[in-house]
Amino acid sequence: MIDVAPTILEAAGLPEPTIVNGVLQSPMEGTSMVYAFNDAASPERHDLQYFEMFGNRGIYHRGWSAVTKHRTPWIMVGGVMPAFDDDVWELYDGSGDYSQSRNLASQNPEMLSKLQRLWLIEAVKYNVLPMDDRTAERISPEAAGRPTLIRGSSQLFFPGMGRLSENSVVNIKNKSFSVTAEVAVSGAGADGVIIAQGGRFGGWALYAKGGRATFVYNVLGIQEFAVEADRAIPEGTHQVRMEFAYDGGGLAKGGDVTLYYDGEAAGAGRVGATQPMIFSADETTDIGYESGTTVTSDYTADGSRFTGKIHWVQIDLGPDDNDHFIDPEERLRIAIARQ
Ligand SMILES: [Ca+2]
Repeated sequence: MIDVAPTILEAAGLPEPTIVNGVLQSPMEGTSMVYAFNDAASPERHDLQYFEMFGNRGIYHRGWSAVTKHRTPWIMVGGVMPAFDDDVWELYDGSGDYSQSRNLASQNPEMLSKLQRLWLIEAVKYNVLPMDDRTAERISPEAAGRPTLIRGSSQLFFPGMGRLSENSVVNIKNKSFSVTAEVAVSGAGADGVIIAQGGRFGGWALYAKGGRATFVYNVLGIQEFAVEADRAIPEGTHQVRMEFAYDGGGLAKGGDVTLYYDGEAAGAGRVGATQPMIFSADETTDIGYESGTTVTSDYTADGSRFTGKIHWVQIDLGPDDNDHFIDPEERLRIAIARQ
């Protein structure tokens, strides 16, 4: 796999890029296969390759391969993980056993030991170590202890923003949060998405439905919790806000939702459960519309565009400050903090 890009570059006569959009690139680690195009019998140049995923490891070296299964990849929760040292390795001789049907580990322990050692050397070289065999936790930067692209407890968005990946948006999971939007609505009322994150199989959206602000939380596409305002967003420029008061007591709990117009309560309801780690690998956060699949069947992606005007949208994390309204100074302070 890692040989494909160097092969294409050499075949096209292009140099390996060293800088892309001002960002210094790591060197490509593959080997171009062009040398073999007209010489099928030429000796292989890429004769050593390690593999590691979720603690499962393997190494190829000059026809031989050694592999060990640390875990079953699709079992995401539960199960007892063995120590890495207790993993059982298998050894295969690819020169006569391409399908890895004859495990030679007990017959040729010297070769196995040599390949295990090579795996460790490669693992050091390519930053595989230290290995991390947690599963779901690794998806969440907070749980994994990994830095995120976005810092702080507040984020301001503007219309036109969209396709924002989950790690580019403050993490609303397992905590209280609020979403506030300043919108301008004509006499005809408004429809459509103010902000949405995720999609059909998990996410949330704040949108207008028949003029009324509505918040929906979709848990894994299995449960949908909707809270609708008791009246339409009034004509003119107003702040529409939803507050989520997390129940606490662990991950994935529910919470109370309250909707506000200009700081005045406009509806309340419950979200029974939430998603603790991730909404989706490919769905995004969108302002003023929703792309990909939609969080709710109340609208389609095509018909999701907000019919009023959005001035800004802000997500704030943490407990409710009992204010329910964002004044212009506060908004400016948050905008400047992001510069
Ligand atoms: Ca979506």
